[in-house]
Amino acid sequence: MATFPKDFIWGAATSSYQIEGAAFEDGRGASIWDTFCKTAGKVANGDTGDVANDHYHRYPEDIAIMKELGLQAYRFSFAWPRMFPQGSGAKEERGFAFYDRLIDELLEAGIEPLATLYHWDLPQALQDKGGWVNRDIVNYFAEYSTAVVERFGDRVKKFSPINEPWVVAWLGHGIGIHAPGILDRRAAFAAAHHTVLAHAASTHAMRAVRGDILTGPVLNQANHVADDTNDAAQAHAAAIADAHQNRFWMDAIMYGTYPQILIDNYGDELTSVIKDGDMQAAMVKNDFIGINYYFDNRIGKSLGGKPEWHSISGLFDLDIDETPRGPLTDMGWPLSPEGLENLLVRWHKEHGDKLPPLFITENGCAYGDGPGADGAVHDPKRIDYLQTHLKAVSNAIAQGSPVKGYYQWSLMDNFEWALGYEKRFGIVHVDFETQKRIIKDSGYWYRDQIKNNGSTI
Ligand code: GBH
Repeated sequence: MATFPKDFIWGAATSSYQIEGAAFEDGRGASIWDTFCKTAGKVANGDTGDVANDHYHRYPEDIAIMKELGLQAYRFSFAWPRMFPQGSGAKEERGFAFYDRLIDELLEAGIEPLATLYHWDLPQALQDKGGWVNRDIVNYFAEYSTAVVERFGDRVKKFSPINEPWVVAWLGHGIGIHAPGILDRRAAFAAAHHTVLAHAASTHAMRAVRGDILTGPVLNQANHVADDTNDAAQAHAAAIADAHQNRFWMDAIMYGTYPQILIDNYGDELTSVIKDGDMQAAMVKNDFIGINYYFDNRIGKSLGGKPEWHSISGLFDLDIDETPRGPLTDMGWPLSPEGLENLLVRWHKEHGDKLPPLFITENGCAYGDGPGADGAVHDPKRIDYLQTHLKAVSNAIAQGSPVKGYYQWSLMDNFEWALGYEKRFGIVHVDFETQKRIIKDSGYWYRDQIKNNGSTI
C-alpha cells in the first residue's frame, strides 16, 4: 500500500515540438529541430515534427482526453519561435493566441498548467547567432521569459525555464545527437554554463513581472551506480558522472558553485567561460525543483582502451563498461525504480530544509504496444513501470522527501527526438497516419490511481 499526501498533484507531460506540428503555420519561425530533422541521417526514418500529433489543431480533443483521465495537472511547453519567430524583437500574435486558447481550455477543464519555457526548440535565428554557446542567449531568454509571464501569468502559476539543461548542453553540443548537432566539449561546457545563467536570469525576469507565480528548474537526474565501490576507477567514474549530470546544476543553483571534481578534471575547458560574478548570479531561490527520472546508469569496470567520443562516458574520458543489466525498455533503458527512491531521499538528506518542494516532472517508458483485435491497447509493462516508480515515490515521501506531485511522461505517443515516431512513451496511443487517439490500458490504470490518490499502488 502506498500513501500520498492529500494534495498530491497527479499530472502528465508533453512538449511543444514533440506534439504540436503545424510547424509552418501562423507565422511560426523555424527552430533548430526543424533544421536538424531535415539534415540527412540525424533522425530515425527521416521523421520530422512538421505534423507530429497535430496538437496545434487537435488540442480540444487532447484536453477532453486529459479530462477523461482525470488529470489534475498538465505540463506542456511553449514554442519560443511561435511567439518570437526571430527569437527576439517582433512578436507573432497568432502564436500567443494559440497558447491563450490552450490555457483557457485547460482551466475550464479544471486542469492546472505547468509551463516550460524551453523544451529544446530554439529559434533558428538565435542559433545563427551562436545559440547556447553565445552568452547573449541569457538576455534573449530573459526577454522572452518576461513576455511569457506578462501574457500568461494571470492564468498560469507554475513555470520552469529550461527542460533538462544537461541534455541541451551535452546531447546538443557534446555528442551532437540532438539539435544543433555540435560535437565539442568546450562548446558543451559553454552551453551548460549559459543554461545556468539563463535559468537565473529567467527566474528573476518572471518574478519581476508577477510575485504570485512559482518557478523552478526541471533537471534530468539519475544515480551512477558502480558495480564495485571499492574499485577506485569505478568510484571515480561514478563521482564524475554524478557531478556532470546532477551536481553541476544542483550546486550552481543552490550554492553558486560547480563541483570541484569537474574543475580539477577539465580545467579551463570549463572555467574559461565563467566570468566574475557569474557564480553569485547563478544562485537562485527556487519554489520547486522538477526532476525527470528514467533510469540509473551502471558504472562497470574499466575497459582499458581509448574511450569512444560518441558515447557519453567517452565524452567525459571515462573508459568504462556501462552495459545495462536486466530487462530493457524499447529505448534500451534498464528498470531501476529503487533509483528514483534513492535520488529523492538523497536530496532530502543532503540539502535538508534548504531543499524546495520536488515534483517528478517526467517519468515513463517506451513500449511499442498498439491496438489489438479488440481495439484496445494492452500495455502491461508500462503499468508495471508506472506502478513500481510511483511506489518508489511514495517510499521516498515516507522517508521525508518533499515530493508534491508526479507528471507522467507522456500523455501521448509523440515525436521522440532523434528516434522519431518509433518509440512510444504515451499512456494514449496515437496512430500517426490517421491521428486517432486510443487510451491505453495504462491510461485507464493511471486514471484509477488518480481517483484513489494512489492508495492501491
Ligand atoms: C526526456 O529526456 C525529455 O525531456 C523528453 O522530451 C523525452 O521525450 C523523454 O525524456 C524520453 O526520452 O542515454 O547517454 O543519453 C530524457 C533524457 C535520457 C537524458 C537518458 C539522459 C541518459 C544518458 N535523458 N539519458 S544517454
